[in-house]
Amino acid sequence: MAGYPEGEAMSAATNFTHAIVRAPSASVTDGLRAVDSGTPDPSQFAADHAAYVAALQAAGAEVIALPALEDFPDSVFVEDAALCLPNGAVVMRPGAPSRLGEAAAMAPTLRYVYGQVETVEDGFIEGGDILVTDREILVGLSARTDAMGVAALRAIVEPWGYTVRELATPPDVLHFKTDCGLLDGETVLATERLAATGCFADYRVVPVEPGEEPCANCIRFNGVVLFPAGFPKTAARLRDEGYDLVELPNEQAALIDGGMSCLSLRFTPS
Ligand code: CIR
Repeated sequence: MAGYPEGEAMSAATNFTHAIVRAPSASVTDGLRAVDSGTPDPSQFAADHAAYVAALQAAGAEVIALPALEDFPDSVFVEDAALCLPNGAVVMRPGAPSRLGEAAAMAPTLRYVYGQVETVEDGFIEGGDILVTDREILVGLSARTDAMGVAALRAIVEPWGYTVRELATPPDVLHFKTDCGLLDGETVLATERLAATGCFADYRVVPVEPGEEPCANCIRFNGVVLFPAGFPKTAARLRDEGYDLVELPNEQAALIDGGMSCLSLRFTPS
């Protein structure tokens, strides 16, 4: 198991014991995409997904692997269906109509691993728009997440002691976390267009190299950063900063706008 780097404070936002994933369906070929630049190949997608799961396990995760849901082409992107916090889990309300049913499909697994599971009943909100740091929960409004959904989330998590900060996702960016990833409790990897909004003014920001924007969506899991292969300048910058990168193939998921964070729910059961 990869350990937590010596000298670095433990962070509940990047340190976990478990992850939930869902196998890609054959119907992943029909996954939503902003621009059609090709159709994912289901068998290559499955191979990439297996590598991703193995990387989580090598980082210390006990992985709960759920079966494919053919009725939901985007259901491999489990992050959008729920938010997992140390105190409990929240079932999301995805703003993409074809994805709404994914949340209900995730709920039984959350109830199995968590003592406390709440559900967003108003508005829309997807997990890809939520970044949890050591001190707050940042939520970006987007085409998938609206103010009513953010208010519903706030009503659930503020009694658990969390502060929710509502932000804007840049225009034409799918999710808030399409453009950023948490590197440690106080540090984010972010694109210039997102950092320029000022949303990370109180954080340390490692900038994505211009032209490598799709690699912003990375995840820190215990001692390592799971990072999409093919972005050498940003990878070198992160290694120079002392991060231990595991580079993983992401071409298939990228064809339908998915990345490292979207493919798992990361948590430590309460
Ligand atoms: C969608 O458009 O919903 C999927 N094709 C991609 C979802 C990516 N999820 C994420 O960034 N959390």
